[in-house]
Amino acid sequence: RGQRGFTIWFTGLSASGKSTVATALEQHLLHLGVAAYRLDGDNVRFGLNKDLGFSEKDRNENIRRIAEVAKLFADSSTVALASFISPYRADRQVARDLHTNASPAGDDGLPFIEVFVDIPLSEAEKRDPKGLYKKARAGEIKDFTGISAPYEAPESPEITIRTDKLSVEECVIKIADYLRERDLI
Ligand code: GGZ
Repeated sequence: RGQRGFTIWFTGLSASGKSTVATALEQHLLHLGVAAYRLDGDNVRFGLNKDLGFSEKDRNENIRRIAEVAKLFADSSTVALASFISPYRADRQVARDLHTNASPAGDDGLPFIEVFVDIPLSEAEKRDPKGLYKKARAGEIKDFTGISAPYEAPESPEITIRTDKLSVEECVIKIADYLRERDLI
């Protein structure tokens, strides 16, 4: 593997399993001796982005900042694992372009791998580990993704995983196989 890292960007509904798979993949990479770091709501929305909420504008800015941070990790040869709903296609494109476009200085871009964590809304709602869907249905949380705010599914993600059909281990293997094929690990 070359000097530089890359970013794996998980997108999907709340309760789709993004963070669970990202955590398992992080462990897998660390066991292989590949430095990896996970970015998710728990370590970003309470710190760097604590000034942001869930309006469309705030989500745009949330994703923009996270993409910049992920790129810094990737640039430092660490694999950045970003798991955010990132519901807007345009925002994910911004994150991708930021990585893949060559810099004015002539550096090649960094690989950006979009993983669509695809489960039916009904399944996410059935899981509802934090009771958020229930609250959103009751109108207690506004702008809730899938209920009262949009989720724009990726049209051509590098990888799609169905966490309602595959085990966490099977999802990790699918992603690791892809990374190996591309000579990234
Ligand atoms: C969606 C919300 C909302 C609203 C709070 N809509 O399942 P969780 O709890 O742990 O993950 C969700 C998290 C989403 O934050 P992101 O930074 O990933 O969102 S985005 O990429 O769209 O900026 C959920 C919780 O925050 N949460 N209110 N209204 N999810």
